[in-house]
Amino acid sequence: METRHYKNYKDISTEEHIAPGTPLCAGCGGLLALRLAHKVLGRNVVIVNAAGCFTLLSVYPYSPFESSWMYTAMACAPAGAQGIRDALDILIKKGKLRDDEDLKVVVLTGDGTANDIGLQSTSAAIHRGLDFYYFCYDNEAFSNTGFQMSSATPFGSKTNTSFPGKSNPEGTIQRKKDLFEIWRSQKPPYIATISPSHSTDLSSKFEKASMIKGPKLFITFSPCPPGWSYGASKSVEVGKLAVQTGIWPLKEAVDGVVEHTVVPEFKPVEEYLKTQNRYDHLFEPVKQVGVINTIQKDVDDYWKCYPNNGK
Ligand SMILES: Cc1ncc(C[n+]2csc(CCOP(=O)(O)OP(=O)(O)O)c2C)c(N)n1
Ligand code: SF4
Repeated sequence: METRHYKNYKDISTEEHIAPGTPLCAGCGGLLALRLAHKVLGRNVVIVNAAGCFTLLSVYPYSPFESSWMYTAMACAPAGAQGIRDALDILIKKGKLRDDEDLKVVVLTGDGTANDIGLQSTSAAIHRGLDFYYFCYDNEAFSNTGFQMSSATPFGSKTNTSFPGKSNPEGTIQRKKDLFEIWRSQKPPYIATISPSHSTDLSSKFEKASMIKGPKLFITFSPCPPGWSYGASKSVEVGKLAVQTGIWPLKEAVDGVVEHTVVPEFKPVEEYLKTQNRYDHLFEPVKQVGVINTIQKDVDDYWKCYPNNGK
């Protein structure tokens, strides 16, 4: 198979595999990332979706996808993916499906499923070496049910279940789980972080992963206008600032070896925090300098582990 190179926007296919006018919110960053990913994956795809916002995309008998779709409970999307992969392999073995008709199996979940409710079945699928893609749109909360805190919710942000109060003026007191490292501990062949604001980086990573058999993780930064509370037209801007400040490192690990694919500009995290009202309690009525400094220090400490910025 010929490898495609993504140096600028013009290299991204103009073909669409997801029709416009879906029921998701305007400006949904996760949907933009999925749309870009689908362009590289092509049309021979079956999506296995665990309950979340994206479940609303495909509600029988309507679907915006050219690809196939199966819905599962939050806990068991990778188990569903195993069943589909097995069925496809049997059909190929029996000569009932040509190799070129084979489907790529893509699990599609939010961060609540990926980090919390679905982690057990995911870990088991990685352990079995299942040949699948895992696409986690990380909007940093359980959004579909009203933006509750998940274990991917960042320290210092507010959700409806980690609202700032007397005992927790910073809002969320916990640190975000590191899903990239959780996966890496099981040594899958490919894991990456992506962002819809960095489309060529995203496309190159899917292209690279398409050559690799086994479990492949993509965690996409997913700006969420209603949950993060900013205007729907700003999602790409918010995504860019997350990368530029170093809060969202763009990286990949092939066979466990980590490389960063974009070097941040190391803008102050404040510039990113100020774009979203989920952080407004850090600035008004009194600026919580200590909390902002802690967020900055966490970012600085992360990058200190990569003295050459991962290059
Ligand atoms: C075991 C279980 N608990 C709770 C729910 C209710 N529920 C449906 S969608 C959802 C939120 C999922 O969060 P996430 O995976 O982050 O996806 P998002 O909603 O952000 O798209 C929840 C809690 C469920 N379907 N199953
Ligand atoms: S709530 Fe957020 S993640 Fe869910 S569809 Fe809307 S923008 Fe996307």
